[in-house]
Amino acid sequence: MTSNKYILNWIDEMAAMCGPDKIVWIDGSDAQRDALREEACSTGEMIKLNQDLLPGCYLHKTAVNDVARVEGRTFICTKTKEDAGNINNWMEPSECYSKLSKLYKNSMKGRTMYVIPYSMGIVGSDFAKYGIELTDSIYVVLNMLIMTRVGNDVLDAIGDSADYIKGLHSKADLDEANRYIVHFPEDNTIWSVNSGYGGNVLLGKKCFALRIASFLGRKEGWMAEHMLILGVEYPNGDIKYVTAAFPSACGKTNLAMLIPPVSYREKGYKVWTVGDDIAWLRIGKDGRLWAMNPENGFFGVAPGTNEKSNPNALATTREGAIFTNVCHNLENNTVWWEGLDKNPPHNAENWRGEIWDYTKYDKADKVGTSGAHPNSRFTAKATNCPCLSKEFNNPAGVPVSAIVFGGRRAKTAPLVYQSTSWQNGTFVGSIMASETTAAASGAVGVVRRDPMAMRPFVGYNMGDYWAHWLNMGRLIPHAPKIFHVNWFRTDDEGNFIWPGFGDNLRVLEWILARCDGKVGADITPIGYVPKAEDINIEGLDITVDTIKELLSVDKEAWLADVKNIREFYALVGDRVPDTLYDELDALEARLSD
Ligand code: OXD
Ligand code: MN
Repeated sequence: MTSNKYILNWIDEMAAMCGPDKIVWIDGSDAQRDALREEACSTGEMIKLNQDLLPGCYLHKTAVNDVARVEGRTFICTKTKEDAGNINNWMEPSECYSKLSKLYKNSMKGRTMYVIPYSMGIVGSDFAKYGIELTDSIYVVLNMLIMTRVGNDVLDAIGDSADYIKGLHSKADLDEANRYIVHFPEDNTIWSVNSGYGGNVLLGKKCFALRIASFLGRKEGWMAEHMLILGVEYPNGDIKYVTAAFPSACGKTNLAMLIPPVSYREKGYKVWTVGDDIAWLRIGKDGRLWAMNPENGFFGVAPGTNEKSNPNALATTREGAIFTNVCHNLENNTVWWEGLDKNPPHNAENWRGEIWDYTKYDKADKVGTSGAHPNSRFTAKATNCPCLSKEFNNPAGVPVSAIVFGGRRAKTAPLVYQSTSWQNGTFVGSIMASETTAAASGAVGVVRRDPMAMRPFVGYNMGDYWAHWLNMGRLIPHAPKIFHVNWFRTDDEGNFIWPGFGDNLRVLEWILARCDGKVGADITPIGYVPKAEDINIEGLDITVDTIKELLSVDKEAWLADVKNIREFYALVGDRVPDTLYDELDALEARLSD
């Protein structure tokens, strides 16, 4: 344990409020983990799956009303509302502490309070940051053991310091009306109450590694971003690293674990995964930007994951994983989800725990009729991933050649384009957006602006966040080049034109060739676009004309977008940097030419 008085006093205070029957310190040992698994199975909190087919794997179901992040109930509690900005919900800190204290009062009566010391990043390294999560949920403990580095060495690394993130989680009554996920970035504190869903309760992930860390990054001169990190290995053994920010449900995990097309594999190309969700970026001694993944596992969306779409992710889940809200196959005590294969189990329980009739499945009502919830998840150890980068445990991370932004745009954004500078690239990130598709919602073309894929995750004012991006560009001597991709352009019938998945490597190849100055491009009003013949289509059922179509820039559509961007900037408010308005004006002028 520890003699750190900051930690001990804080735990005393939280325990006095929550009133647990006992307090248990998590030491990171297998023996303690195994005992907790047993206990969770004995109470029904977890189900032990078929250990021959899925060794060390368990199934958990959250409450039916508690299956996703709750943006509407997520707050940034800075002293002033302006510092949280218009995009975040805000509550005055003392009001919030007092309101939530009432919800926590004796919420752990009859329960155990677990103390989880965890590290984001390699324990003891310069890049690591530490947290302690207090929780009344064994499910949270077992997930944190996979997603972060947990143990007594974290307490040793914190030593006598007060420098750690204080996280308090209680399931309380799982009362939706009183569910709160709140952040006090000025106090290094996170409070989460009345939820049991991962994104709301695994406090190391979105709450710490993005919201609190983005705040710290601004203060300390680094960046916390909603980005995957991957390495492309060339036949000569060189590896170049890319980070990419896409909104949820745009394929970050798939891109991070991409399998190269056959013709590339034959030549010796490989792709290595460093991270699938979060990147912490710092300026290295060599003047380049370095990215490290602060997590230790993957909390991936299960539906759609299969042998074809992402065999690496699937392999990652075959041992020591926790499945949440997937379908329970009672035939062999394993799990199933829509898109795993074409053989839904005939004897199964759905994500709600009801007997499930696969013949009633209706795409138009996925939540109501599917076996697995559309947001059902696997929690899996990074070290299970067959394509895990050998740099995964390098405390310094990897040097970044390119930063890629992306969204789901049926028409507007071309397959790929390159910004003209870091400043222009920051602008490209700030106007990122994703459209809902007919398949997803029935309403095509509804644009949600999601700057840098950080709309739900910036721990302070979005305008200040953009200013921080611009500032970092001035500080990085050898900054990565910034690109934008769109895998989701559709033809007039609404079919995707670009094959996506492994073939996205063809686009990454162009991006990296641009970074090395090895390939030309055409300048357009939005930035540099490839010459169609420079996208390798060997082995693809696609012509150069199709690539031309994928790369075309429709000025009218972009001008309509500019209008929408102006409205969004106005919503972000008066801290939007003037430089970004200059970029927007210049874009509009180029489009109107
Ligand atoms: C997300 C996630 O919601 O990674 O972005 O879970
Ligand atoms: Mn994410």
